[in-house]
Amino acid sequence: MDECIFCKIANGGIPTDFIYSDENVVAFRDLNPQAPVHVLVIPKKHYSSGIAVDDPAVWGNLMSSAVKVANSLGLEKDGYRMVINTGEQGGQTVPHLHLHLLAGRNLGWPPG
Ligand code: DGP
Repeated sequence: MDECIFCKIANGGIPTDFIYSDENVVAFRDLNPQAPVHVLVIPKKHYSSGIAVDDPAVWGNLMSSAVKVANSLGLEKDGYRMVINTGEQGGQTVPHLHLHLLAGRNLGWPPG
């Protein structure tokens, strides 16, 4: 996945400050934040979207890492939202599975 921007971020090809990193996952600030806190949590392994995930452990690692990041940022006090845009109608623009962690303001519902 030489061309994938999130693969490049995950493997260090694009210098990025990681908020969290372990053997399976990295987390970093979104380039275009939609809330005061906007973190992306991604698997290091390339999956074009959640549809491509073939191992339930990927979901476990992604979600548990996102909760760790939320707790490390103190977000459990006021709450937060996790979003995984999937495919065209889901609003996905980067074809590497990623979880958005959003917080720091009242988030509207339903989403646009
Ligand atoms: P989505 O629309 O769900 O595919 O979200 C993709 C997000 O990725 C979007 O909020 C902007 C962010 N993004 C795109 N390119 C980069 C990048 O090079 N660095 C960072 N930190 N974020 C990026």
